[in-house]
Amino acid sequence: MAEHQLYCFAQSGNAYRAALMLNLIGADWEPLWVDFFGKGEPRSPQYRTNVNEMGEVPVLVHQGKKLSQSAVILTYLAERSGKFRPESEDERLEALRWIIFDNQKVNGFLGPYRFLRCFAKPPGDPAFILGARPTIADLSLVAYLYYPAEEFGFDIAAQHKNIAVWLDRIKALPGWKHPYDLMPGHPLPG
Ligand SMILES: N[C@@H](CCC(=O)N[C@@H](CS)C(=O)NCC(=O)O)C(=O)O
Repeated sequence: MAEHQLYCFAQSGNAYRAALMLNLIGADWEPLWVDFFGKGEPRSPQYRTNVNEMGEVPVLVHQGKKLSQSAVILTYLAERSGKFRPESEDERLEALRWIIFDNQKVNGFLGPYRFLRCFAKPPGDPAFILGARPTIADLSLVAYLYYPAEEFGFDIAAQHKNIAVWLDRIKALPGWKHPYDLMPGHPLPG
C-alpha cells in the first residue's frame, strides 16, 4: 500500500490540486477512485461516516490522518515536504489569501458551472427544494436567478427547463415580485 491515499476521480479539479501536488513533490501515493457520477458516492452515509462527513472529494489519507478540503491538503503536504511552501509569514498569508479567493470565486464557480453544463442529469422533479411546499431553501436559491440573462451572458432558465418551471412556481406565490421592482435602486443612474 502506498504511503498516501487520495480519494479522487478524474473529472474533479478540486481533487486534481491534491493529486498534482502529490506527484510534483514525488510522494508515494495512490488514487482511491470515488464513484461520483454513477452512485453519487460522496453523499452516501457510508462515505460521510468512513471518509468525509462533508461528503466531498478530495480526501487525503496519511499516517492515520484523513484530511479534506484541498486547501488543507495542499498546506499539509507543503509543510510536510517543504516543497511549494510559502516561507515567511507574509508569504503564508498571501498564499492563503489567493487560495481562499480561488476556492470561493475562481474554481469555486468554474467547477459547478462545468458540472451543470456537462455532467448533471435533469432531475425531472416537479417539487420545491425540500418537497411539496416552498421553504427558505427556495428563497435562498432564487437569489440571483430572476435577474436578466443579459447580465450573466447566459440564460439559466432557457438552458435548464426544470429550473425554469421551478422559478415559475416561486413566481406564482402571492407577494412575489422581481428584485428590480421589490427594492429601490434600479435602474442605476446613468
Ligand atoms: N472546497 C472543496 C470543494 C470540494 C468539492 O466540491 N468536491 C466535489 C467534487 S469536485 C464533491 O466532492 N462534491 C460532492 C457532491 O456534490 O456530492 C475542496 O477544495 O476540496
